[in-house]
Amino acid sequence: MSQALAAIRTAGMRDVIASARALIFDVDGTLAETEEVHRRAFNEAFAAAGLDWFWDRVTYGRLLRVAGGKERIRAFDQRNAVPSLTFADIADLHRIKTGRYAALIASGGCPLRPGVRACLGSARSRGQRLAIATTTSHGNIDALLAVALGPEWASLFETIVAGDDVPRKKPAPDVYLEVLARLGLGPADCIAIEDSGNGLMAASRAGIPAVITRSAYFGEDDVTGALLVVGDLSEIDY
Ligand code: XBP
Ligand code: MG
Repeated sequence: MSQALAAIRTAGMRDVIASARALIFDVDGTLAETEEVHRRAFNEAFAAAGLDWFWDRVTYGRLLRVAGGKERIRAFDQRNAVPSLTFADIADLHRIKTGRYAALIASGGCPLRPGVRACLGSARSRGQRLAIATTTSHGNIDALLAVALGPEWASLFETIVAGDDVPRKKPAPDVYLEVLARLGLGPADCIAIEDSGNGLMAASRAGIPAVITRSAYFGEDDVTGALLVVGDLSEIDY
């Protein structure tokens, strides 16, 4: 697509996004580039548990195709012929990781991606309803947004559905279907804002059109079918 045509398409999509009754945001990679903080938290948890595991960027990039931190740990453990961790071990390890993630975010923060704050503000000023649909946990969402948006951050979002609130994580549509049910809206009334192929698949399976903002770990994902693909939300004039 030529640059001129892409610019026209992006400008045209602005009105489509602005006319949606609700915007549903993914968290990791979409609101903020959090995955490097997650990766560091995983590695600190492995060290604290006495495991000689270390996930470098390439390994973590591959593991990110598995949605959910506990599922990711299990997938890595199962690369061995005889997995070494029980479900309880994995739950304990993930609790350590989540504690480290909160501490890392509290000490260093993780800024919102370009255009996110403006998009949230413009949507609110237009009376659009806002929601979150994510694979991560409520604790991680609060850790991130309490720093990035302040202690009253939750008042911005009408509903927040996290990974453990539903039976199946992305790319299953469960989190998006639960958001629609809680909002009492149909999929065509909403627009999802995502960063990954799994996230696009989850929204699409719920029938919700999705805008993709390319993120560091998912820049090469196949996002065919997205309503719009941009580098970040600052490319869409609100
Ligand atoms: C991203 C994920 C999460 C995070 C890690 O969620 O897949 O698993 O990588 O968080 P989304 P947890 O893009 O849907 O926001 O360790 O809490 O799973
Ligand atoms: Mg994401």
